[in-house]
Amino acid sequence: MKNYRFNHTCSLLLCLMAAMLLNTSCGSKIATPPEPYGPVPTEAQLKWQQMEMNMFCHFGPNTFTGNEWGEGTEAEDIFNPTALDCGQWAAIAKAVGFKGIILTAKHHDGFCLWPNPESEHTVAHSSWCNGKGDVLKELSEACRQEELGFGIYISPWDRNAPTYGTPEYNGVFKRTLESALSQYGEVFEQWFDGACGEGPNGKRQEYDWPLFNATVKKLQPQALIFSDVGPGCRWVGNEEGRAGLTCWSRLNTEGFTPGAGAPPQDTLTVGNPRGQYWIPAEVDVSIRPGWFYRDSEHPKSVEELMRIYYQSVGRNGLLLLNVPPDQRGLIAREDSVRLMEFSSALQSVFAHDLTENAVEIRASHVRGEKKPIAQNLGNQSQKSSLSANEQAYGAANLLDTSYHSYWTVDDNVTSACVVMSFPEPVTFNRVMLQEYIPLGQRVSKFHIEIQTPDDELKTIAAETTIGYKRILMVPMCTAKSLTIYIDDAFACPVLNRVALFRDDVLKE
Ligand code: FUL
Repeated sequence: MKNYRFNHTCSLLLCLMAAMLLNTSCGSKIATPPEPYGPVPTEAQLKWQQMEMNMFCHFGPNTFTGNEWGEGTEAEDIFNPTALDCGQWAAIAKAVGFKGIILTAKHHDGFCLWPNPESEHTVAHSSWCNGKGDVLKELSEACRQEELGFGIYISPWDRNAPTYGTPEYNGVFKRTLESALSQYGEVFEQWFDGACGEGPNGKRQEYDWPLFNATVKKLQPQALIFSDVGPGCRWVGNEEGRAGLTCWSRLNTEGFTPGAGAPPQDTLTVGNPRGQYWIPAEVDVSIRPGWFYRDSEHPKSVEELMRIYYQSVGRNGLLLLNVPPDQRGLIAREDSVRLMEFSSALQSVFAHDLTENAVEIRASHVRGEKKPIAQNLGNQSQKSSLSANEQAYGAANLLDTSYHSYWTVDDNVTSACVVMSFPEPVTFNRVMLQEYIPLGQRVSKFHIEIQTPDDELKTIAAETTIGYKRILMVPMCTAKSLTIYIDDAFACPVLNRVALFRDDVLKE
């Protein structure tokens, strides 16, 4: 079956190339692909979404004081990791399957983990490494070494900066950004915390967001800017590791700002179905109860981590899992062991796609074709007789792993279904669907039905959005066939993947 899929992809490509040259292939004219619907991801946003899981590291004076929010008055010498090794963080991240790391370069206490010339509250003023230490340098190098993305969290709220609460501070913060973003190579994400509390003089700051965003854009044009309202990606509206059951990657941001001026939290969780901008959800959550390391706290269980995975990556979000280094500057053994268990659990579920056992896939509609199409998945002779449309837009494209091949239908069709059948019934409890988001997010209602070995028809899920990836946790079931009904969509549905898995770790 694996070979077939590879061959299928190759023959699809050859057929498409021939069709482009001759405008006919395998005997029929090929329909043009669907136009994008609504806002679509930029190349950087697509690449970011495909990262799926990144690691967050909260590290700074709070690691040593046990505070969640530092006062800004902590002595610089408090920051004194005894065995800092960012290579260890990066190696763990890589082994688990994270694609990038984002570090709190400056939290609300204002302490900078790099020698920021705009501040006297930095590593350069601490006795750690005789004032010569630089965590951003070490981590950016470690990320490059492991081929991981490197991202920076910088809090505009600063409880130490003497100018905080005055117009001057916006310039200080701009130059702080310039310092962090210009010395350490490529940054894939700039994380802006919207929190805006009081500074040392008791005043709050009016943040100049256009200035901050423009500074990032200028120095790191490919970096996604995270905030409550994007523009690159948005806060999911909670810190529990949960995107909405309905989750649109679109958001209206007109009249809103990060922080207190943000849309209501449940709007951030769900998005806006017809939102003006493509601003996908990032789900930030900590492996421990707090954001910073504390000896008295412990990491979440594998089951909790799996649930978080399904509620984030499985609901069209990107998971940003915080793993706080300890006072040595290392990820604690307890956390790394838990992460490896999490990674093996993911492997055990997702290494084996049970649609491999399907022998036939039928679609009620295929773009450019007038009748329902059945594609026999094992039969080589049938493949050569497929029309160009069947090859380019047929439902068999849902089963290959090529990101850019998809099943789609004519423009006026917004409800359609695909059925796959299995010679031997398959047992599964997870259904994964992916929409081809380079053409926008379209599906607004769908359900899934199975045919049991006793020929009973059972609806196992009825949901709304799909987006980049949707993983449905369905009760363990055994099926002879499975039908995906797209019940409604804003424009003709375009799906690039369906897969079935069995999770024996989290049996819910
Ligand atoms: C919040 C902060 O106040 C927390 O300390 C933490 O950094 C979290 C990721 O964002 O807004």
